[in-house]
Amino acid sequence: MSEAARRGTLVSGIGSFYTVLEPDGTRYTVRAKKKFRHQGMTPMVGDEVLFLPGAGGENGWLEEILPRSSVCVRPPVANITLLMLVVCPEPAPDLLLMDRLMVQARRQGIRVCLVASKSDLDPSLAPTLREEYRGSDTLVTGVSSVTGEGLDSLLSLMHGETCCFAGQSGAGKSTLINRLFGLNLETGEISEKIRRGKNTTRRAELFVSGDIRFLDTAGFSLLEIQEIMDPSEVRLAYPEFMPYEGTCRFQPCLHDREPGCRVRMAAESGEEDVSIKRLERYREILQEVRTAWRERYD
Ligand SMILES: Nc1nc2c(ncn2[C@@H]2O[C@H](COP(=O)(O)OP(=O)(O)OP(=O)(O)O)[C@@H](O)[C@H]2O)c(=O)[nH]1
Ligand SMILES: [Mg+2]
Ligand SMILES: [Zn+2]
Repeated sequence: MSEAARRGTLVSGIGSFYTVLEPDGTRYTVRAKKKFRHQGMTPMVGDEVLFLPGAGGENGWLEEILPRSSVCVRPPVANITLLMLVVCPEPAPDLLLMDRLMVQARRQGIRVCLVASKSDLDPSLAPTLREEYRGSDTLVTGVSSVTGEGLDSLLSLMHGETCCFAGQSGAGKSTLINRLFGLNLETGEISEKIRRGKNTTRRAELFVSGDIRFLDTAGFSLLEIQEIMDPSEVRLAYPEFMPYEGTCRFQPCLHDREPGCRVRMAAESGEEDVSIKRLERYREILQEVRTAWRERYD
């Protein structure tokens, strides 16, 4: 007699074993059926799934992966609604990398929050970023896991969301999560990480706390994979360009180096909601996307 499949959330995975969490908090270990491999589908942390729990202490089976609202390749996680990009004063944030991630996120309808951590070391980072990302729809919030500054407002953004914490190794992601949710994730000194050449956080696991779902991820050092996309779509990921859409001299205008570009004029004036540095980084990203687009059939 076949049992009815049950619904749960895939919260972690090691090799071909996955942990599924039911809404009542029960956890099951399941294995993915071969059909997933044949379909080229890899179960991801964050997936909503149908599964059969194993009988008598046996492992169960993953039966079905339900449609995903979003997919992140790196970190590999599904159904994220809010991407928490954690940056800190030292080392200085790599904003080109942040902007690339924002483009990818926005294309999937994922909201982005720039979390300026370690505000106890430098309280000016959050205001600087707020200025830099004005008009971009990016939330910017300053926090300190040492003084507790900004933790309440960060938490209030997280209600009802599935949040993924990402950012450079040593930015303070795990420390922040521990402080917010009373967990005990491994954290580490930056010097120690450099010596070992390793991130403290290695494996992604989704946690649930009330109506908040969140996951910590290992810091990235190499995140260069650029999704293949039409170059003319990159600008759509920049809400601060939107007020100027259709007003440039040439149509369509990619706001690159075209003469009479209103976005560039706005950025150069320094008085509008378009940061010149962000426009410059946009051009760099546009260039990368163009190259990838040209080589897409190679
Ligand atoms: N002063 C100060 N130090 C902090 C703060 N948050 C974290 N740190 C320190 O920063 C270092 C790195 O913190 P982690 O939480 O391990 O960083 P991570 O982003 O999880 O790093 P990976 O797991 O390697 O990606 C540790 O030594 C922490 O004690 C903060 O708010 N203020
Ligand atoms: Mg960590
Ligand atoms: Zn333009």
